[in-house]
Amino acid sequence: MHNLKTCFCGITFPTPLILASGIVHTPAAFMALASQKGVGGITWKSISLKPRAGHPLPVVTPYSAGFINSVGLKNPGVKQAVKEIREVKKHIKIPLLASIVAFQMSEFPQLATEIAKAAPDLIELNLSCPNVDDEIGRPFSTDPLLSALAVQEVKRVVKHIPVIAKLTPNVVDIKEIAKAVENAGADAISAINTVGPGLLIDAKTRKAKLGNKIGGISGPSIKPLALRCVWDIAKTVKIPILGMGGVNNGEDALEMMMAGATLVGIGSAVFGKGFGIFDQINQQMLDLMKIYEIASFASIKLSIK
Ligand code: RRO
Repeated sequence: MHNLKTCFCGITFPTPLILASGIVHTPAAFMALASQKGVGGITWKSISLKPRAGHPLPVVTPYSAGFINSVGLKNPGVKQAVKEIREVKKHIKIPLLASIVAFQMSEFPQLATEIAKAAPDLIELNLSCPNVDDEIGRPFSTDPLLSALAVQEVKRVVKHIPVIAKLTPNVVDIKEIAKAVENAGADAISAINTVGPGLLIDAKTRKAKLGNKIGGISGPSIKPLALRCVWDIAKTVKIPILGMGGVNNGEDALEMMMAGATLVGIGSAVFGKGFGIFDQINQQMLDLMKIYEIASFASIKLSIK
């Protein structure tokens, strides 16, 4: 039996499968998920300095090749989130990643200082939300200088918690963004956030299917883009990668590792298949490793011929 334990930024994860940000929202649901077999770690819903009501319903809708969402960063604000994370951490045994998002560069130091008080195991800097362009402008990770500055602002105040920069795929050259955040001191990169935004229309009513009309695309349709982005990043930087985008089964997860990921994020698949998906994917990976004669996760990393 292969060992699923995976080391990332000096932290041991019981399995390489991490709940992606934005799938689970309530403390009760985080605790329920964290106790499920096979979950390697959990990522909190992105947290902003101030509470946000989010976008009008519906905020998520499925389509034939995945999902489209425009939650609009609904969250209770950093003060309340710190209380919730502290409480959840008392009850779980796996690493917790806190995701933070700023509307202006100047918010990062305060946001990072506050969130560090909850002592998350890692901090994921969400530089890539596709759904608030009307409020923030383009995501920071569409620009190498802004991406680097965001990382520096956080690293300036957070010294003992690894910082992961989460990148958007909606750029011409993700390699230059990856290099910029690595040079700025990021401890790891997560990629990719959702793609787009896209638009789904109900032809009968001629209404957009989302309350916000447009939203980020996720699920199986984005897997090829996610694999290519992770591969590009892995060839460019030395820091480890949390790879995600359309991972639905064990084969997808192994492909993500072959592209260069150390940890693999599971997002939309949880909507489709429930909390049991983590155990299923781990089992599928282990079965496939026997069939494909794969000795370890490390042995297939960045192994595309
Ligand atoms: O809340 C959202 O609408 C959202 C966020 Br913060 C994000 O990073 N990615 C996404 O698809 N939706």
